[in-house]
Amino acid sequence: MSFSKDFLWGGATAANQCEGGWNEGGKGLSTNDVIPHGKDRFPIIKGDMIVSAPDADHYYPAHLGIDFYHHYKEDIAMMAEMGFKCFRMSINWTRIFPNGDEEKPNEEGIAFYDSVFDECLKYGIEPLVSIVHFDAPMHLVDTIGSWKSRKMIDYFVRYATVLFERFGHKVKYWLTINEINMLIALPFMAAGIRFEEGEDRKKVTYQAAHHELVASALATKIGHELAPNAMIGCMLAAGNYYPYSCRPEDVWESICRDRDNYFFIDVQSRGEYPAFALKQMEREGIMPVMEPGDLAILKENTVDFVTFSYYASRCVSTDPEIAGKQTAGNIFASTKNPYLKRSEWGWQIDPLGLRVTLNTLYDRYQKPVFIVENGLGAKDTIEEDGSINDDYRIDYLRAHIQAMDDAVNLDGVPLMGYLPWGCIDLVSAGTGEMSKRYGMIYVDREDDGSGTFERRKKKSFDWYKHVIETDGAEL
Ligand code: BGP
Repeated sequence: MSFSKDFLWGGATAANQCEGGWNEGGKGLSTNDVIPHGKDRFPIIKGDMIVSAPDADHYYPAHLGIDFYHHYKEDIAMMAEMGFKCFRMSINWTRIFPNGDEEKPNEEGIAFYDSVFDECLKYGIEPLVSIVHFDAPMHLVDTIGSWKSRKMIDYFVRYATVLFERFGHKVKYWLTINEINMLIALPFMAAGIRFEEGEDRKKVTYQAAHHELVASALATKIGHELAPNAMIGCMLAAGNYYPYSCRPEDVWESICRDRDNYFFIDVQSRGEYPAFALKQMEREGIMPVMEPGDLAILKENTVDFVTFSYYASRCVSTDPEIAGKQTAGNIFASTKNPYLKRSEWGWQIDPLGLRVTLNTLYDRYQKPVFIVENGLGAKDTIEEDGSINDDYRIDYLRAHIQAMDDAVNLDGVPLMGYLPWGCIDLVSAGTGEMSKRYGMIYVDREDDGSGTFERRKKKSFDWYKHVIETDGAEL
């Protein structure tokens, strides 16, 4: 079996992890510019440790990233060589509005992305753009508390409007907010939220979620008006929760955990808060303050497609002894699933879980779905002859493509495309490491910031090229 000719094969990146050029081109200070590598990273990205500016005691991997800012032509040429039909990237908010509250955009920032998009289109590569991917202007964090404040909606809308006005004729596929459910686990990295002492975290988080949801709906509305051919999507950090056992309590817990995540895209895709969320927010006294008209905005401006990242399924048990045996995952840790192998970082490897996720999301929303992240973070070794034989990565990708083939050809899921994460090595969001590599293209850059930025093809480069050439028929 294989995929249709218009299937969007490609790869995914994000500005916060690859772009660099942090103080070039008139760019302002962004949340990811103050997130260091090392022991303080986690407290900072969770919003527990308050920082406002980089300091001399830390190393900040996002400052230079993989220097996509100066290498994009070479990088896009390599992606074109692999046969990419689509390239996912994000725009750095502070390259367009350095402080976030200016009236007019920074033309140097606009020119940069114009050039990146032209480079993609030159090779027939459709850009898929995340308006926000783990990024917010630090000036807005410091002055209004980022998404805690309703004012953030106006700034986001102004930013999104400029993007649709200036790039709407070049970019067809848009996502409003990357992994919107990460707000729960990583409030600062995902949404620029830092907690003050005594603040009711849950209340603040769900208020911020409401602001993001209204902002996302307004951006969808404006995108539809300004770029009528554009398709605008939402984005979920996905991976179903499996009950550890068939004990009814485990089954119920798995449903509740999934709902914590679906909550956001239920609103974006169906246009209303699901009943379980309203009941829960009421019960817990965390119902967000809403303005008249908000519910209509959500209802009238739903997304055109549902995108998601998938790295692993998750597992949950209500038995404390079993639940105590946790393993790492995409930020949300999971009970160890005894049937699955794990990556070097502890993430469980479950290709069938991708088929499960594809089916669940399509059953739930009845909208086209798009895999905009998937992949294996692993350490690579350069052999003496300069080759990088990343068979483990090929095995992972092959098994996941097979699972999505089943979802499409056996289950009838309308899947728009497949964009493996970090098609070119980039900084890990969770750990800040470079050594956690996902790419088919290797980048000479190490965890301590050393390296030349030289690009090099891995074995998976030619393998993926062949997959695309044969529309997935030969894996
Ligand atoms: C997702 C993010 C990405 C990416 C990926 C892999 O949550 O959207 O930005 O980084 O996970 O995670 P990590 O980089 O922690 O390995």
